[in-house]
Amino acid sequence: MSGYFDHIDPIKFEGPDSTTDLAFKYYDPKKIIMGKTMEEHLRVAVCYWHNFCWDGADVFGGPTFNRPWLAGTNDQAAADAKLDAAFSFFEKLGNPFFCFHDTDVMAAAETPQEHIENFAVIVDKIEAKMAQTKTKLLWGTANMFSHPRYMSGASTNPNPDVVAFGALQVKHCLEATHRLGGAGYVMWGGREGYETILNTDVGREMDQLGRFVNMVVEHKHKIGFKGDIWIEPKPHEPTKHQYDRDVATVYGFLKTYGLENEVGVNIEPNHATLAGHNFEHEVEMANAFGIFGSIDFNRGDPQNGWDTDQFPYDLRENTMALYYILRGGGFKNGGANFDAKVRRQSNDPEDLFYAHIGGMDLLARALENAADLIKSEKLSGFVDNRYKGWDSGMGKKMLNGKADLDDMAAYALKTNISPAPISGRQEYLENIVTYHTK
Ligand code: XUL
Ligand code: CO
Repeated sequence: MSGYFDHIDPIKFEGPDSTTDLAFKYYDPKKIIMGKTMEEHLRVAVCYWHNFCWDGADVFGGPTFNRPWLAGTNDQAAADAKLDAAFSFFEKLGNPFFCFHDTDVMAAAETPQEHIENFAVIVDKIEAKMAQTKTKLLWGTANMFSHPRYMSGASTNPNPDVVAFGALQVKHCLEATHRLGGAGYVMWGGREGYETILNTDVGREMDQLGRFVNMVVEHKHKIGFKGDIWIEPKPHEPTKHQYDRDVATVYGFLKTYGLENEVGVNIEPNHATLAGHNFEHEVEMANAFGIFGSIDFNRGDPQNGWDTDQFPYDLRENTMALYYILRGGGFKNGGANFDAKVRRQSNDPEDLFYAHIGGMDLLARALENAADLIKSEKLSGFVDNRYKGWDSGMGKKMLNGKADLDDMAAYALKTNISPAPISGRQEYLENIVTYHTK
């Protein structure tokens, strides 16, 4: 079944004038930008779930993709065939990283013992594939939202036995991520929220989540995992109210449970827009709190109010996001995972390549634009100048805690201040972004 992608040649960088459809026009892994290669900046990852586990079924209709390994039951042979297909895709695309959920990669399991055994079998095989293909692991995660046992929550479940099953999954997935050299470990709380307040004790559930994340951090240190732990914010879907609503909410949660120096965020643009934010807002909030980690690149649909998980294509949006990512110091352990899926009608193997080539070329252009914007200092110079009053005088004293409310009020009275409103120059600044979006 590894033959699924056999008719496709490895994808090469051919430059902007190339007329080859299945070739990179802008993603040139070795090109140096601001002292690092494009590959090192972007740390591109392909996700297992949307590409190799989804069969094209939606709530109204069945599979459209005809992926041979998804045709029967999810037994060990199917998991092996999926692994072959996935790694042959990675080799041809040339993405340096991949990401997975435990249940994406393993044969189906019901009991705790079966879960441990089936997962262990595939982790050995993943390790061998990684060595053979040189593909690295960006992050692993446990799927604690698909199985019916998690219907009423994973760590926030009213039943501690469900939480224990989740603990087993996380323990084994974190240990496997460590063994496979993963750069990070993600927790997305798809069921960590509620449908109706009438059956929910919110305070108790938050305490369960807080203790659970602390247990994950404790275990990370116990096993010596040096990667990062990231929470992935999302406001709703599948639950009506999700506790990890957005970056600011996650930071409040981390502070409350003493986790702000241990856990960061994995930001997804489609989750940002569902929360009523734009992409760069979430990036900059994470920078401001010092919790920026990784990105699940995708896009939503402005006319649809749900998580459509489409491949990104908006150059301006991604130029803005890359600008703030680079301004914050760029990716360290994190990277550019495409948490995106081809449309249900894009049912050929080629479509998976078109999707990723387009996404990677887009990020390459956005990266170059962002680097140019940084070099020009037009935006940063404007912002620095706008706040320069805080570098000295009463502004500085206030921030240092050397002036209190009385002091500030006395200063206002004594100097008889009458500050003139100064233009924020929004349109001028937007033009700068327009001129750098190419
Ligand atoms: C769901 C989502 C997940 C996480 C990993 O919206 O983004 O795929 O990225 O569980
Ligand atoms: Co995601």
